[in-house]
Amino acid sequence: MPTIVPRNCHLCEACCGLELHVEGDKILSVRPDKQHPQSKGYACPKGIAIADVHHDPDRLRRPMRRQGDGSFEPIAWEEALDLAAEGLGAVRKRHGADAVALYVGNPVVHNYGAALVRSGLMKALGTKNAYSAGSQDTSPRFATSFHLYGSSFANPIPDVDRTDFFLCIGANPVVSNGSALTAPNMRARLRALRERGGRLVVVDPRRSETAREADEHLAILPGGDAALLFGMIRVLLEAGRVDRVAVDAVAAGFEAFEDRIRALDPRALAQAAGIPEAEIGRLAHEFADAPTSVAYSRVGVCNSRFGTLATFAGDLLNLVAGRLGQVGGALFSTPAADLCLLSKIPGMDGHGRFRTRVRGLPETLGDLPAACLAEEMETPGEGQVRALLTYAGNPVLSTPNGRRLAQNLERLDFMVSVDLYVNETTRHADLILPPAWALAEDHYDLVFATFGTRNVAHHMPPVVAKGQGEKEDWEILVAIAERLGGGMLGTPGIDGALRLARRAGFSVTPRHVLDWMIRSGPHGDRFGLRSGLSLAKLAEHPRGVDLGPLEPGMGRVLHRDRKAHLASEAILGGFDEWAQDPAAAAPGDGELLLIGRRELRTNNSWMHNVPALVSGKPRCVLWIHPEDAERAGLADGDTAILESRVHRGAVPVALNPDLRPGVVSLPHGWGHAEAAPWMKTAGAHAGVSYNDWADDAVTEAVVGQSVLNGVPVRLRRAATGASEAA
Ligand SMILES: Nc1nc2c(c(=O)[nH]1)N[C@H]1C(S)=C(S)[C@@H](COP(=O)(O)OP(=O)(O)OC[C@H]3O[C@@H](n4cnc5c(=O)[nH]c(N)nc54)[C@H](O)[C@@H]3O)O[C@H]1N2
Ligand SMILES: Nc1nc2c(c(=O)[nH]1)N[C@H]1C(S)=C(S)[C@@H](COP(=O)(O)OP(=O)(O)OC[C@H]3O[C@@H](n4cnc5c(=O)[nH]c(N)nc54)[C@H](O)[C@@H]3O)O[C@H]1N2
Ligand code: SF4
Ligand SMILES: [Mo]
Repeated sequence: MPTIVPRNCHLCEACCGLELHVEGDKILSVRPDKQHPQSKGYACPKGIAIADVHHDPDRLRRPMRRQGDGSFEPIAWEEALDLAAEGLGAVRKRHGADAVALYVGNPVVHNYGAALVRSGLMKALGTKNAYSAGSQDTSPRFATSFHLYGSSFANPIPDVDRTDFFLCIGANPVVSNGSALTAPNMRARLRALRERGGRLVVVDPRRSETAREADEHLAILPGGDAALLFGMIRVLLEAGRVDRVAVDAVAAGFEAFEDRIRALDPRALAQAAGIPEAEIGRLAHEFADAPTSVAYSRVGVCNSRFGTLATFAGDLLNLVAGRLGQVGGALFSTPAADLCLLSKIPGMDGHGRFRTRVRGLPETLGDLPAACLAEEMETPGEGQVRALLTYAGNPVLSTPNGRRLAQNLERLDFMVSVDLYVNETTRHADLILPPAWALAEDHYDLVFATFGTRNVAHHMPPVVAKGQGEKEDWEILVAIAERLGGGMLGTPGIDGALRLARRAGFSVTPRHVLDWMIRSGPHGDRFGLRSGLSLAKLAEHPRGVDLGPLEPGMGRVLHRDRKAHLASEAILGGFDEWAQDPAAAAPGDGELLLIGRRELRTNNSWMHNVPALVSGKPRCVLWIHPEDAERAGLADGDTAILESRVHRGAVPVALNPDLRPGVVSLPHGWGHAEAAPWMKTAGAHAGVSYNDWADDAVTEAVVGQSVLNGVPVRLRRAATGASEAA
């Protein structure tokens, strides 16, 4: 008889409950968990396919070493770890610590063990060349929160289940299932909002799946969000509708913006947003008139030309309308394990403390912009990157001008990847070290419990046992760190004590750190001093503990005066630069603007090896408005030549009237031809990589974010089909 094991899905931020039917080391089937308190029986096709990744015959089970001919051969773990540390150590010894770079990908935020030992690895490497998916995702959000609220993790969460007016900007939660917003089954939540008489307005250059659920869709010009949002704030200022009591109560430094915003020209803002002035005015009044309302923006905005400023403007709109810290507005969580407190450890959190060597772009939360990685490898001089460690990342497909990066990976002195597959990035590595993977590791949603619309805590044991000799993600990272002279957490005293404890026969793992965080956290048992949570307590609740709705107030604001600080130099600088030319992101003559999209059966670049997730019609297709297609002489199903500053290549096109004219859309995460020998299913559904066209030379001003939306492109019909591509 199979055992039924409840488990939170770790594939995206929704954290849905799954029921896995397990017999021995086999997962026989996966179903949505009807008893899960948050997802209540909802799960998407990726979650249902989670066992197909676990049992994927192409998933690596043993360390692999690259051979002279580019093929890979398995080697033993100890040898592999020694070689990894030797390879990195040798480059460090010869060229200095900055010659070794680290790139950490998205799945780290779904693996608490790896997330907790990352600082140890960083300390051991001692390099400033740390890169991550953040500069293609969250850096604008982190930097905004850092300056405004005093912690990168103090994330204002839209109170979707209680709001009367949800302004959703550059996010498609019906498909993505939410980001920096953990609330499974967003479609049902948005329908419930409308059923209770609330209003949903979606701002997106495409009439997205979320826009289809909405009362209103505003087809903004890509990159126009700062213009729209500051335009709305300007209208409220002019109309005397700014909630001064709320602003004074929770914020400092509003004066710095007041005159600046009043001085903006409303016609120029309307032009930059591609939305008529009257509509901006009406939207502003509707937002302020609603009993409760909240503005929420995500990846579509973060990865655009003025992403940080627009993210900040969304928070400012919530603030001036009196919605920050209010039920039905934007609230802060009180998670059991509190990342905001962790970010207060000296040196952990920040923005702009150091910069890249070549272009001088700033770090955010310790990571430099990945758009700089290729040039840091190419440009000679002290600190030139010559070795790379990747953890759970696929930057060849996920960062701008991925082809240039791939060429540079091939020239490195040494590269090691901790990953599940030989893919477009890891195929360049000398060594690949595969973890046992999530379902053979215990699980706690360390990051996403911080972003939840309710305070919840789940700790879930491994679903299946590790295979013989397999290692967990954190074990691999700690093994490398220790061989390089570092330790688990990167704090010498604690790491030394942990090593001694281990020698005395005690096993010390990130679980102990997590337990400590929970017990000393806001809901913790204070080590027995009061009743509260600990890992032992959570073990009594296989489907987790609900700690109640988010509380009103500015609970997570960590500045000493407990106020949001508006007037940081970084944001004001960004504002002044933007205000000189709010329409800088607009297309030139004959140009179209390329934007991305996600789709329910994809997860960035790495789940295309699951047959159930790639079956059916090819989905890596360029969508184009019929008017633009006619102008370019293109018909549905044609192949077009798409050209940007950095790349020209062939793409199949499909006509789609849901786009704003002048905007074309392609999903990211495809382009698997090079990985075909090792990922057979993905290789057979290769598609093309969006980021071949994205330009690494253009970055956003405040954090150096990659500009992945609103990429200027030109398009024409392929004269001789695909063979014409460069
Ligand atoms: N054009 C464009 N580009 C984008 C985006 C976009 O919207 N448009 N979105 C950006 C965003 S938001 C993100 S988050 C990034 C993602 O970009 P990345 O983080 O660079 O890459 P992923 O595609 O998430 O691939 C994850 C990698 O981790 C491996 N992996 C999966 N699970 C595990 C695990 O548990 N342990 C280990 N060790 N490895 C694992 C996979 O095999 C794969 O190689 O892409 C960004 N790139
Ligand atoms: N199915 C699926 N789910 C996922 C993922 C996945 O790959 N597939 N990835 C996960 C990850 S890592 C993340 S970070 C989240 C991201 O989740 P979301 O933040 O919801 O991101 P997207 O789904 O890319 O939606 C972004 C929207 O912004 C629009 N857009 C593009 N440019 C602009 C612009 O300039 N202004 C405005 N206003 N809108 C613009 C796009 O048309 C798109 O509809 O999704 C997560 N969930
Ligand atoms: S929505 Fe996200 S968390 Fe839920 S089942 Fe799908 S991939 Fe998993
Ligand atoms: Mo992401």
